[in-house]
Amino acid sequence: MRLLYRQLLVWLVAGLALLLGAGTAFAHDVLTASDPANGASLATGPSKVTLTFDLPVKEYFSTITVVGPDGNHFEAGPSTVDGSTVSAPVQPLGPAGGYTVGYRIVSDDGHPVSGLVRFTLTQAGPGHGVPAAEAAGSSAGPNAPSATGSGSGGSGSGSGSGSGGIPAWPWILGGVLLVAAGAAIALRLGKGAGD
Ligand SMILES: [Cu+2]
Repeated sequence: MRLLYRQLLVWLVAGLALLLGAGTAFAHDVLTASDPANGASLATGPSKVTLTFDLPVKEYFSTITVVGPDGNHFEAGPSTVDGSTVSAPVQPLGPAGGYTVGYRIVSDDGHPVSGLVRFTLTQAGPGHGVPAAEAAGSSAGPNAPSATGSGSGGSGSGSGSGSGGIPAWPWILGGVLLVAAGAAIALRLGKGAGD
């Protein structure tokens, strides 16, 4: 009996190790800071946007968009990667209001990560930006926010976002099942030993 318990313990530990291993091996980059900061209020627009992640960023396929309250784009060029930071130049901003920085980068582990950072421009700037339809060809991804319904025809540029990579969930599910099975057996054995 004691030997069986020991084996069970080994299985449980193995299951947990697998779970934790899967957690780290498949960790995606997480945004840890940005300039402008999320939720910031600015009187003048920034000349560039910088996003900082907890892990290095792959030097390909990263896009940053800056979309104004009128739906126009204000990013001024392609984004550049430097270690774990990604930045993109920004045109002079236009109308006062909410601006959304949309990003899509490739994690250290090869998986795509996308998200949004929002800031508010309190005083209108001299810029006008570029209509979404024109910006779409260059850098706007399928995740580009289009909150404002500026009837700009869409121009059918919604190419699939072929996100490659092996999903992590089968490994996590496997680990959970292993642990659950171990616990169930341990419980049954515990009952058996009781009488
Ligand atoms: Cu990943």
